[in-house]
Amino acid sequence: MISIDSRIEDTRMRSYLRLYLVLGSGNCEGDPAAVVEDAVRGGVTIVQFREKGANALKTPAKKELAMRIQSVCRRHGIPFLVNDDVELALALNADGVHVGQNDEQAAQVRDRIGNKILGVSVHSAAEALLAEEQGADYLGVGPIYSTASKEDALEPQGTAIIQRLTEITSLPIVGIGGITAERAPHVIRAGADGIAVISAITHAEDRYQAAKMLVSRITDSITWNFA
Ligand code: TZP
Ligand code: ICP
Ligand code: MG
Repeated sequence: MISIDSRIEDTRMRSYLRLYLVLGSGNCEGDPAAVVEDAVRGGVTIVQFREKGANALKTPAKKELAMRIQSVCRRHGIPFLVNDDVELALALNADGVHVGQNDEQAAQVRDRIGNKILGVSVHSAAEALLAEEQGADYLGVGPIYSTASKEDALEPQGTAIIQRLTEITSLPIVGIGGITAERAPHVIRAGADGIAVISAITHAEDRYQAAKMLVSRITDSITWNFA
């Protein structure tokens, strides 16, 4: 597990955001914990358990799956976050929580989770500044491209929103929504610290290779930024 006795520092947070896997049972053909295992071996640096949709598991099955995914993350020494469900995150002693604009207020989540990692989805400068004020450790920004993985997704914003947000906040940023290996460099070059994906890994024929390819595209783009 990740040991955090004070709020996570900026550079460590940025390095965890490099390749962010978001998933739940609805995104996977087989066992999501096996998907996580392949993906983490391929280079995924942080995992969010996001159990949503019509057929979403309910606790106890939800909790059991979360625990199995968490144990894969622990074994590999990467953070395990829970989407929306602060209760579950606290019960499992997860490394953090990710919330959106329609979930519990970020400030209240911060109060409940102490120094655990807090990620907030934002779509505008105003939302980003508010999230920062309320104690977010990083921002999830998207959808950047159109996505089939989120039912209530807003209009894709393109990479311009990432560049705009880097100008007004110093928080670490991860782009999300329709990101593929081909598109990853554009997201990184716009200023994101990393990319978050569901289908680019969960729907890949070879999840290990898909993660490896994403890492290599991300690493190449970061090098170019400083070349
Ligand atoms: N939030 C914004 S887009 C998205 C979420 C959870 C889904 C991303 O999934 P994919 O398959 O990588 O487009
Ligand atoms: N960003 C991230 C990292 N996760 C999400 N679930 C989201 C935006 C909507
Ligand atoms: Mg949410």
